[in-house]
Amino acid sequence: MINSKRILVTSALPYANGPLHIGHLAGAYLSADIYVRFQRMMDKDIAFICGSDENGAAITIKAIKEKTTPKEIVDRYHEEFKEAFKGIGISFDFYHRTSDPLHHETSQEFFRNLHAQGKFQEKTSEQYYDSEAKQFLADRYIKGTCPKCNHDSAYGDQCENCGSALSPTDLINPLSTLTGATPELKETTHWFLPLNEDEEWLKDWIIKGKLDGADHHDPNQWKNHVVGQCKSWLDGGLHPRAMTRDLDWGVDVPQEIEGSEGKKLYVWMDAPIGYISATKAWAAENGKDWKDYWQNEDTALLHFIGKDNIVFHCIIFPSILKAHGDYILPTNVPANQFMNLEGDKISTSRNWAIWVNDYLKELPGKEDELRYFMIKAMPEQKDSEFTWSGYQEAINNELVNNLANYVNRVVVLTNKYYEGVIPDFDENQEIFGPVGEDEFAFHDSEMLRLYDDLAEVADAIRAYEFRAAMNKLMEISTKGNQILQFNEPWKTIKEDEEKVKTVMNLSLQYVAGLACAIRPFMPTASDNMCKLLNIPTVTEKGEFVAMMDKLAMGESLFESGHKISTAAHLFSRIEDELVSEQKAKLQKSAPVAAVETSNPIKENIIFDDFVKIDFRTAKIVEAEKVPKADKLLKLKLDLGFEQRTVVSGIAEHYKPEEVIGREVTLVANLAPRKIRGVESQGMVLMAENAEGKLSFVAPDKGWENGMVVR
Ligand code: B3M
Ligand code: ZN
Repeated sequence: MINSKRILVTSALPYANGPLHIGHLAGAYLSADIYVRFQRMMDKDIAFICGSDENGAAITIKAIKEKTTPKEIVDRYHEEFKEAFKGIGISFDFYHRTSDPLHHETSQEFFRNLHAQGKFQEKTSEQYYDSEAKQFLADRYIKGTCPKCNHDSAYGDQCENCGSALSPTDLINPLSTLTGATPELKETTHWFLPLNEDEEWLKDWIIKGKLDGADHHDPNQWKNHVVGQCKSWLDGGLHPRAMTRDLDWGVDVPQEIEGSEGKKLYVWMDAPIGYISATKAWAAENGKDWKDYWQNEDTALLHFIGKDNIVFHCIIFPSILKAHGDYILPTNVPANQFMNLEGDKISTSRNWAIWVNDYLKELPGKEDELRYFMIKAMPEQKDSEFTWSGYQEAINNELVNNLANYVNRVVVLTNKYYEGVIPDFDENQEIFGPVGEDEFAFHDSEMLRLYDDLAEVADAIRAYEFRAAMNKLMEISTKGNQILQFNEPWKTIKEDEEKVKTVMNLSLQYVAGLACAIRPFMPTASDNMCKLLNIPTVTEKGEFVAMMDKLAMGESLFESGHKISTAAHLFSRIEDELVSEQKAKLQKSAPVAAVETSNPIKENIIFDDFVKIDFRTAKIVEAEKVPKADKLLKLKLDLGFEQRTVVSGIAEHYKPEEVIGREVTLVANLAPRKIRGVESQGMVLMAENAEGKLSFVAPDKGWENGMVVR
């Protein structure tokens, strides 16, 4: 648990090159928003910072595609982001942008500082160059097969499939994304951060949770998948990483530095510094000192991100901060995994997504419904899935039938029996608790139960377990419903007025507790519940603490004699038509997806092209795993007249012992290439089904080896 005086929360800066979709929300924004709203309600000194990521190749490539300027692109998406975040209720204290001059200054100061301290290595190396586009190819300008997972469209700096950070020269079969050309190598000079020198302290800090022998973060609270990803990185060994690029858009390398001409900061150097720039802008507007949030050990820094950003936030940015000195390191990086959509990966390019701004337009007033289902399906520990029918079921069964129904009953009955005035009650009156007739209870014992349950909600939020926290809240609503159900005020109102008063007073306390505690998850529902109860809406200034203090002292959350409002429905049912409309929209707007998944037949080739490929029958005689490569097997193939080594990406489908003795088809004249240091002399043919399962394409059993296939 975080005990520091201050907390600074950041959410990943979204690239301003495409609209915001639910996958973004599920990764870095909703979780942070719940956490921050809750901590404000705990009266914590906390700032929530974000902004648009407007530099780097992600932006310029989009501009090239749309035949417009990078500036037009970033301006457009910056505005769209602000609208989307506001609409869905992400309550940033400051939303900045990395094209702002303040950010350029801040990140240049970092570069200058590291340069002056001699932290960079200046290196001239060969880098990929597209001679058609007359441009060096880094990051998103270059694509190829990931050497770690074999994903066929990994970028030059990162594979989005397995999260590995890459260098363009790691890619197998690299291609320019500008022209499709195979790039050539050409010399250029850049400044590198020798991350290899940071391995030791990074290991201590991330894996043992210790920095210079002192506890710096609570290692038990770092998610397993986050530590796991860092560990595999560190185990693989770190390499110096270039912090500059040959680009014409982004933050200039400070011009007084020799050789700075035409060089920009690497976007993954400047973007995280964007958190600092944003904090500066926020502090200036709010009479705060930004240094308190970045340079004071009594501040906990939390980065909320999606799993594809782990390495940048846990390894590269901390190394930059440490190299500068003066700065604190993150206390935690509670990354989420990915959310899929209706059985497929969310993809901007294939238009397989639910766009936040579309949702807000098409389902106005249903922000909390989206938040609810997204939290329920939040990919906290593993990938999860959004389906429209899952959404419908959760809203109808849980929000409508449980929560809204409960609140409605309490408000209706209070109006019916007491004209809306909260009744006083006899403390010694026995009632049934949520377990029913087996358990007698009193008003105060049930208030203590409410306290305990709310404390569990709070603990779960502090542990970044937002799904569990919200489930617990819904359990409180279920218990409230059960208390009504077992005591049946509608039956006993005639014969036992005292008991009904106790039950109704308690029920109103439950609703008041829920109205407050639900705020971080569903802010609008919280407002609406407060209105029903005719109490001030939650302003997120210490209300959770105040509530828990009252409950701990055995005090009521509000007094008898207070008059509530009349009933109104909190949530309404999601009808089948809406679900089928949205599903149909998804299918229709993603024509590419359908084509891609059904693998259309490729363009015709002539017979002469076909006979160029030399297919041969062969037999696997040896097989072993390639060290540090989860997907690769090293195979020895017998062709009768010779034996060959082939590296094949089948290790997730077959164990080495399963493939020894298998007869296969080999592309025998594929130019040899080095994969993970092993020269692969050919390719074994495999068939792949829709789920990505693999099967050998083989001759009949017992067929001779080395025979021609045509
Ligand atoms: N813009 C990547 C992304 O949007 C990147 C995050 C920057 S956080 C400093 O996933
Ligand atoms: Zn990969």
